Amino acid sequence: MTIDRRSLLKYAAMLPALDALAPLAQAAEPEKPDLTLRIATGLVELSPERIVSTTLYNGQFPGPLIRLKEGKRVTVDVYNDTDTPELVHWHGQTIPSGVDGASEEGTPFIAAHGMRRISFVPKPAGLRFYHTHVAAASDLNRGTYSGQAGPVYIEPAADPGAYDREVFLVLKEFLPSFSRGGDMTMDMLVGAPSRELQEIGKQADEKNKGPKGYEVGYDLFGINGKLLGHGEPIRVKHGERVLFHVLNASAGETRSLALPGHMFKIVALDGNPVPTRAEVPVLWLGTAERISAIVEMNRPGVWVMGDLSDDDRGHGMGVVVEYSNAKGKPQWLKPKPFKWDYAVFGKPNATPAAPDETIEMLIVKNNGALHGFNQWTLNGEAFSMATMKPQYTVHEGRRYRLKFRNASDDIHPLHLHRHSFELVRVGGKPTAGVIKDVVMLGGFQEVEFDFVADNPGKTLFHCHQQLHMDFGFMALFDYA
Ligand SMILES: [Cu+2]
Repeated sequence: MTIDRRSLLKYAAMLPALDALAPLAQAAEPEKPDLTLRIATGLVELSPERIVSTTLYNGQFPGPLIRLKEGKRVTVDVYNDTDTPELVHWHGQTIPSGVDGASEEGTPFIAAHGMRRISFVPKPAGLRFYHTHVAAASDLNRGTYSGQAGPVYIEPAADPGAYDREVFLVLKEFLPSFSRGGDMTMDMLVGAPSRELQEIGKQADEKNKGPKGYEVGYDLFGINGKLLGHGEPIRVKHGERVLFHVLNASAGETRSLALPGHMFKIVALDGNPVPTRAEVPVLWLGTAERISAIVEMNRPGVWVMGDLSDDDRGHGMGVVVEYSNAKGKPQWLKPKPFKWDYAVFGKPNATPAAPDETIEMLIVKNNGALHGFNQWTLNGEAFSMATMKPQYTVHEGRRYRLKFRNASDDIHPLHLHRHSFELVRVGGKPTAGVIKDVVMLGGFQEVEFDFVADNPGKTLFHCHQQLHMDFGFMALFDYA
């Protein structure tokens, strides 16, 4: 016999010790979920002439904006209407391994044409997101190459406000294809390449000569699923302060964003408030990074807010910002060269707490070593999807410093699941106070961050470029 809430109440009414049963009644699963996500193939109308078919959440791109309350438990029913198993990862949240959405951590797959109910307590507050976490390997219809991404905003207990309204922007490419070698901008991060790392990279290249490994390029680009010039412009008023929540939902691209004649005052990185609200002319976001920034609308006109790359902007990566009463063709002005430096948002003259332990990882690319795909190794080891063996054991309560050394020319957006980390050295400089869950590591550079082991369970670390994580660039942590 199963007891549902109604029969439980009926039986409870017959018993004198009603209080004893009250906790049981509270623990009963709610009949209806707070949210329903449905994974299915659908169409994205980037423009009337450009309609692409891909896998979506609830038939739309981006997936619906999910607003949650920090600390208030939420129940989500996820239906998978596709022919392959799926996973929904709740990126940037401090939640248990069983619901985080990575099979490497032990989250169960949602079977093809199946359903799974999950429940978790959202935290921390700020801009998070949800996306698929399946491996795509050579299938460009799967994983984050598809349209499975949407923003999550976790409302904080106390919101300081100081803006007039919020605008969510989800940056994403469509129609991926393989090529040999890419044209990605690589020189926007502060810091200089290390000779020693260049030498290690050169030695690796000598072992794997031949054509360059496959890279992924895209035909179409858009913000909130619309090519630049299509969809509604962002309509603003002179003097208005707009809080932009920007999410790079790419499968592997680094994105930039500028609004000519305007500055971005950064209030949060990856959803976490920054100690110094510095103003910058350009945003740079590695794959899966988020930036929350306030723009004071003080230069009336009709503007293109877009990517610095003429090619990507020309293929749709931008959105029109239109002041009330302004007329004419949207204007684009190329901003002056600007280097991205996470440290400007940190605590000045502060030193982070000393770590209990330091773990070093050397990142090496084996050019074209896997049937033409690059293989990625961490300390000489490519992650095995077959064994999914944890490489590192951490102890609850300890502070760990991870030091990454990149012996490749690629930028790697490094991501740690289920924990936030504090940047402690970036671009060759010490820093403190910048809390993130993804950080870009420049070509032949180093980065260091600390995390406190405060959320027991298997924890995945990986490069957020789908093409890198699927071909070795992962490591698994477990708690002792
Ligand atoms: Cu990478």
